[in-house]
Order: sequence, then C-alpha cells, then structure tokens
Amino acid sequence: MYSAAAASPPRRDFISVTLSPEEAVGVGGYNNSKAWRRRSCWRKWKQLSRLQRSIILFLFAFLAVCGVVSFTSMGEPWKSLTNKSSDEQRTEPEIPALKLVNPAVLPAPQKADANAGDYPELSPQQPKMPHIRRSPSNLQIKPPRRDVRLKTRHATSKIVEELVQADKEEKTEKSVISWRGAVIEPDQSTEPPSSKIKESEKPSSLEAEGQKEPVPINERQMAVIEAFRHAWKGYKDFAWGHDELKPLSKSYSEWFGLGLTLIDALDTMWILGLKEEFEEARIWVANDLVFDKNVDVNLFESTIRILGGLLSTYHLSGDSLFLEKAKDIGNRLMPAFKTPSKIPYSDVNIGRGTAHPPRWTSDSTVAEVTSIQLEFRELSRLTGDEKFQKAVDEVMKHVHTLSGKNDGLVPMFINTNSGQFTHLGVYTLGARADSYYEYLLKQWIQGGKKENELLEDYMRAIEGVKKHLLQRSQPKKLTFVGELAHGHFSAKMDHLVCFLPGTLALGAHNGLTADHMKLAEALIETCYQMYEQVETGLSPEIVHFNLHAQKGHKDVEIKPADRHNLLRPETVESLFYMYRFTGDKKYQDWGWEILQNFNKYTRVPTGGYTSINNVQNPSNPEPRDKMESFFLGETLKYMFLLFSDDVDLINLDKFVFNTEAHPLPIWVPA
Ligand code: DMJ
Repeated sequence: MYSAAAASPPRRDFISVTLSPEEAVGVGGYNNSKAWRRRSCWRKWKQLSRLQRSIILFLFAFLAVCGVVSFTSMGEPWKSLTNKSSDEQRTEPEIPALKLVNPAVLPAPQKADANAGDYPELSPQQPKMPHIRRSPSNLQIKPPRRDVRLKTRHATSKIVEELVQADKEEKTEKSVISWRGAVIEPDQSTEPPSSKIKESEKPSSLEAEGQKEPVPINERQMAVIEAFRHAWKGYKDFAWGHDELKPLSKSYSEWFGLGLTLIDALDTMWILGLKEEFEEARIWVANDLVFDKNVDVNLFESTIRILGGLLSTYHLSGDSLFLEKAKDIGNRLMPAFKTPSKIPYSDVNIGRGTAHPPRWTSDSTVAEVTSIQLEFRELSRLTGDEKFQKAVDEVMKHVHTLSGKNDGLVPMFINTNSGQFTHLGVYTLGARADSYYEYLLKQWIQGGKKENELLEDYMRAIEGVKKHLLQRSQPKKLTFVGELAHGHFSAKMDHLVCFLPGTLALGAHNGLTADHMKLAEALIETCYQMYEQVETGLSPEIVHFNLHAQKGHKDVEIKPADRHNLLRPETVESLFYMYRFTGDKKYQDWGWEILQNFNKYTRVPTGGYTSINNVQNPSNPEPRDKMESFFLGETLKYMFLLFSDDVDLINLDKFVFNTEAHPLPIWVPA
C-alpha cells in the first residue's frame, strides 16, 4: 500500500484524497467510493452558473431555518412533560417519606379513617401525618394508598396542602432527622448529637407561638437518654419480657407476667428517640405479648400501664399492632364491670374472662375505679365500639351522684355490690384517692371541655382540698396537703400527692382560675423540699410536716416505715407541667438535682436502677432490688420532657397524659 496522493500532484484548491491502487487505476470496474462521489459532486457544482448556485444556497438556508423552527415547537411537549414529572417529584417524595420502610415491622394504621364516620366530630384525633413524619426514617409509616385516594375524593385541596407541607418537611429532613423532637444527624443514626447547644431561656411556645422547627435535644436530655439506656440494659440483660427488673440479683419479678416494664417503656423510647430499642421491643410485642393467659390482673394497673401504654404508642407511631393489642386487652378487662352496681371489681382473669374483688372484701378502691376512664374512652373512639366508654362513664356518673363526699372530697373505698362509698370520713389526696381528682380534670380536657359534671366535681374537690386539707409547715411555711380522718387533721402527705401541682397547673392552663396556679406554685415548692430536706436528696414515700416550730427541726419529718423511695414520678411530673406553663428554669434545675441523686443512690452498675429503703442514709440507702416499671414509663419520660424546650414534644393542647404518663389525644384539640 502506498499513498497515491503523495505520488500525484496535489489538487491545490479544494481537497486531498487518498486512493487505493485500484482507485488509482480508475478504469474499468465500478467505483463508488465516497471520495470519488465527492469529487464528481464538486465538479457538477463548479459547472453550475453563479445564479444557480445562489438559488441552491438560498434553498438550503431556508430549509435550515424551517428545521430549527419546527424543532423548537416539537420540543414543547417534551419540555412540559419534563416539567410535569418534576412537579410530581415535588409531591411524590411525601409518599416515600411516609412509606413503611419495613412493612413486616410496622404495618400501616388501619382503623383511623374507618372510624371517622362513627365519631365524625372526633376525627381530628386520628394519628396525623405530621406526627408520623417526625418519626425516625426507618420507622416512618405510609398511609394506605386506598386512604389517600379516598381522602383525595373528598378533600383534594387539603391533601395537596398536606403533600406540599410534607415535601417541605421532607427536604428539611435531608439535613436533620427529627424524631419526636430529638434531632439526629443523618450520619449518627440513633445516637443523638453530643449537643453543645445552649438551652434556650423558655419553652419555645412562650416566645415563638407556632414554632414548627424541632428543638435540638440538650445535654440534660442526653443525660436522661443515658439513664434510660442504662436502665434498659439491665432490663434487657436480666428481665427481658418479664414484668420488673431485679437489678441486684440480676433477675426479675412477675406481677401479671405481661412484660409490664417493656410495655410501659414503649412510648418513652419513642419520645426519647431510641428507635433501635423501640424496634426490638416492638418485635417482642408482636411475637410474645399474649393476653390469652390464665392470670389475674389488677384492672386499674393493667389499664393505666398496658392499655394506656399500647394506645399512646399507637398514636405516636401509627402502628396498628399496638391498637390490635389494646383492643385485645381492653376486651379481656371488660368482665370486671359485671357487678351488681357496675362499679368494677379490682381483679380480672384475662384468660378465663372472670372477675372478682380482693379476697378479703367486696370493696374496690375509689382511685382505681375512677382512673381507667381516659383509656377506655379512647379505646371506644378508636374502635367505634361504645361498650368501653359506656362502662367507664357509668362509673363516673354514679360516683358523681354519691353521698359521703366532703366538699367534693371522696372516701377511699366503694362497694361493688351496693355501689356506695365505704370507710366514710377519711379523706386524702394520696394513695387510693389521688388519681380520682386527676382524672376528673383530664377527662374533661380529653372530651373537649364539655362534660360539665366532671368539671363541677373537680372544682368542688379543689375547694374541698383548700378548706380541709391545706396547711402550712414550720419553719419554712410550706403549703402542704394533709389528710382528714373523722374530723382530725393529720400533717401526713404521701409523695403520691405531688401529682397535684401539675394537675392544678394543667387546669389553670385550660382556663380554670388563676388561683389554682398559685396553689400549684406553692405545692411544687413543697414537693421539691421533700427531696431537698432529705440526706440523699431523694424524697421518702411519706412525710409528716411540722406544724409548730421546734429548734433544730426541719419542716419535713420522716418515720422509719416511710423512708423508702420507689423511683416515683409525681414530683418530676409536676415540675414538667410547671416548666411548660411558666418557663421558670428553676423547675428544670430542681429536676436536674433529682436526676443526679437518682444516679448517685439508686443506679446499679451492672444495669438498671433500684428502689431504696432509706433515703436518710447516704452511705447505705439500702437498695431494695427492684426497678418499678413506672421509672421508665413515667419518671424518665417526664424528666426528658421537663428538660426540653420544645412545646410540640407532646403538646399539652393536643395530648393529655394518663396517670401512668402515657399521652392520649385530646378529642378536640385547642
Ligand atoms: C403509677 O403507677 C401511677 O402514676 C399511679 O397513678 C400512681 N402510682 C404510680 C407511680 O407512683
């Protein structure tokens, strides 16, 4: 091979070609090479006149212009199609965001919409997307497509708004994942950031009404998370699936045999942002929580802890598993109401469907029969089955009409046959009566402040407290709530009474007299002093206040039989309400002291916390070897909420806490 061009003289003005030997021969055979064709075209072009060439060039130019124009108009449909899909992308991310990441783990809620028709006025209380969207990304739940379509048919624009809003949130979540107010950096997975963020001065609502951005968790909240994890470690290692941890003997105790601590702690884990722990517990509930058991349970305790815990977890997570379990236990507890008076028995065998009073009496405790209403009413609302609400409302109506009250104060016992109060003449805000008062107010709030009898009974009772039970101690003049027995005042106050400042503050927040707030402020100071004046900085179960100044005596006296501490929540609970409603940081500081003292005297190094026998002996507080389920269900939850500045972290205008700290929706939120 050689280059023919190199051999032939160069064609000066227009082209150079490379010819193969055959081409160079040029004669005889058919030659259709591109070069040959180009050359002959060029010759033809040269042979044309100038005019002909101009016309051809003009035609080419014209065709080129037409081509460009038609290309542009043909592109329009493509362009609009592209725009459409990006619009869709803008709305669509809401769906993946709500998508059930692991359907086997978290089935989508089912009942929510189905029930809207049964209780139309209550429908706003169904789990709402914004709540679900604040859950961790792997626990996010997608509403069934069917529901979305249904809603679209009836309220297209609302859905569009929700989608747009959801999209905005989705975009925010790309940089910061918010889960129940806890903020988790995407790369930190479950670990909340080691926060250097300064606490803000007040709860966010007090400064910025309607603030929507999640407030980052702070160092005190981190300390609560750490405490919870430590407690959970003990439970997981030594008591998994059992009722209570015995942290010293590294074993467990059984009460009902229903994993009480685990259920009580579910919504706390959700609120604290402990998604791995939550998921593990959720699997236990799905696979191992069985109520078909021949076991006697206490109606009140299983209602507030199990039914309440399952319902609130359902509302927070939107996971229908918890509603199914709630229905199951709710149904199994119903035989308790089959009594001559409709005042329920204290105990139910949830496997056999039988109920009975305690062996020694046919009485029930007043607080017990009047502190199951929030849960059963909510169960009716969710299931559309009225029987639950009917049963508990009947109890309240009956108690409303009963004689034997003293200015709204109730005795501690009620007979299940006669329906009458028994042991008349003894009045306390402590054990056996406490949550009767709490639930009067909270039912009224839950039901949208319409049930006047509940409010009447509550207001009257607080007047009764003021008239008969309030006194001031010496030397500090602490206002406290004592007891009345057949006309005799006793300066005895249970730690349990420390729920009262929180309840009073909640009432004042809901429009009741400002007087109640004043009393709440005085009482929470007293409850704090029940810790502060004690050697370990932890309150005993019961105190007696000094009514007369005596040299060297404090306000608080403790009897040997009363100096135990069961890790109870009431003071921390009230501190939480007081901080939410006033923004006064001293309440946070008091709670912080209490947490530190729990860590100092009740923490068991191998995992868990223990109740102690002697709050007066710092060198040996005598551990009792038991961690009550309410330490995780209530005490640590209220601590976490107390240290939070995010009023939307369980907004008190949308949720009402049951007496075991399980938040349930207010039916007509403020
Ligand atoms: C909890 O079970 C509930 O708060 C109940 O109302 C009273 N006792 C404990 C906590 O102290």
